Amino acid sequence: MTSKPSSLDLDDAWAHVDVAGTRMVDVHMRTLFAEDPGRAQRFSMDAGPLFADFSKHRVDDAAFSTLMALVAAAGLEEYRAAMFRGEHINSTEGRAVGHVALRAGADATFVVDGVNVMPEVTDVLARMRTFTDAVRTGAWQGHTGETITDVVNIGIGGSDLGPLMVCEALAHFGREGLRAHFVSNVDGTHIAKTLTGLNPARTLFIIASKTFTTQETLTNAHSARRWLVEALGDEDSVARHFVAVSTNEAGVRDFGIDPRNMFGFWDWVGGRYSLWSAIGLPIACHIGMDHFESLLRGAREMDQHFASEPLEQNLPVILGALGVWYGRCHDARSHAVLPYDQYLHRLPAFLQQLDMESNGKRVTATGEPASATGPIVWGEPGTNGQHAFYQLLHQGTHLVPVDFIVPARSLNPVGEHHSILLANCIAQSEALMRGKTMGEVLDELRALGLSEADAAALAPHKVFEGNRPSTTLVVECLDPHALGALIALYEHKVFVQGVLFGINSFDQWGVELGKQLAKVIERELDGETNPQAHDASTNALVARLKRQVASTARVDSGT
Ligand code: G6Q
Repeated sequence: MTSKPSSLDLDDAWAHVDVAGTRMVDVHMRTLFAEDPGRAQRFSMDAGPLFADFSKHRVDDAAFSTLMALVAAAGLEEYRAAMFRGEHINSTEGRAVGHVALRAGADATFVVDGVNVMPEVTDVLARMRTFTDAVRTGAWQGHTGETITDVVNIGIGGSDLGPLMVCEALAHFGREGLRAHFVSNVDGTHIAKTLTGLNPARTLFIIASKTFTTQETLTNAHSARRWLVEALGDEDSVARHFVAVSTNEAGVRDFGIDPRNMFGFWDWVGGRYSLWSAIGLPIACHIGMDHFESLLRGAREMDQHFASEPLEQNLPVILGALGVWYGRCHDARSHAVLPYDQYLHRLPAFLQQLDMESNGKRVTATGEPASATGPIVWGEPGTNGQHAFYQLLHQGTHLVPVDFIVPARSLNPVGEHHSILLANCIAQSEALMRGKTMGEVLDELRALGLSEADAAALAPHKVFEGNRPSTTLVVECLDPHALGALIALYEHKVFVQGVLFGINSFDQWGVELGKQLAKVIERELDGETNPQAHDASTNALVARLKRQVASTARVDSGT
């Protein structure tokens, strides 16, 4: 792994950022805009199909320069090159990080452990095309000779959130008569509700699991198989109704899926970065392989931008550095993603995993305590959020940097809806930035005829201090190409922040402990006793739920 420049350089760079942060604490963006007519133009840019306005941030040119110097001192260019060279930058798992290879195009070369992986990547894409064309045209038939109308992806985490988010985001490009469903939760309600109303003879299951050992996915997959075999009355029906996406061929075979119906990927593709691989199979079934390849092309454009643009003109670098700035200098702990596009309603959930699983770490890549890590990511589509939590964004005591995402053109033009949507999006960024001063509020209240005393009493509640930062990302319309670039932008932003925090963004050991403990508790709920192993609260919860399950079982059996 490429080493960073000396820690002295980095310490100096942080010190300059801190000085700039202190200087900017009381500077209002109203003043920055008033004093600098070129600000909106200088702090905005096009990157592939995206336009980004990052002028509504609490930085001036000098502060921006300290952030770019920090990125350079942290060794971003070295780490970025190491990723694109296929080095093992995922140090704790000893793996390369190769999602950029998945969309690099057939002519590219991407070497992992001395082998150019591009022929394998291209081969899997070709197999995905053959298969999805067959499903979409009806050439692929179920066990009883019927065509497929419903594709059910069974997976969880990285094997669910990305494909689900993209299928929702690109539903406009979906093929009529072929529906995509996603089952992830081990809560039986999820699979039960999903399968209700589906015709087994016309349903195809994609079992998506990198490891093919994940408890939730295998539990759901076994239930799905039972449902199919009971309905069709033939074990052999599995062959025409189940395919797998995995790195674990033996596991897939043990489950009973023919490896010829398996689409492979590789350990150098992290789960939350895997929608570009065969994990994208439900996406390709839904929108077709041509659109899937447009998605890859959009991401490739952002990869090229990230790999080659100078730091101060590099969008993932800029957005990554700005996020770190607010955590470090303005005590911001969370980041809101607010898409003004209903199709993007699952984007915040997807980005929660991408960012928080990548950068929610307690130690640096070398095992030292990390001084800061990634923010809490959350959000909902606008305008719904405006009628819910925007109150806190505007007047709460937390500073929450915001991303607005909006398409210039609607894919569903209905009357004046889209101009209302656009106006609201732009107005929110303006309101967060400008706020409303005490003087402005008092003038308004006097104009309404309030007495001086009443106006003075009400005014503090109506003041907005403003100076709340936001980035606005605009696409022409939400098509596969634009979406690919948008997702890749966030992937690289997370990468940049991981480098600035000095952490390994590509492992996820934090999800292990709960899984281990659940195995023990599952045995206890099934009757084994092991009371010493837990604290009093956990013991009491296990005992209580056992009692309740037992009494429910007695009621159900009428005893
Ligand atoms: C993602 C994580 C995690 C993973 C799931 C599913 O980066 O590693 O969310 O995707 O735990 O794992 P499998 O694909 O192995 O079932």
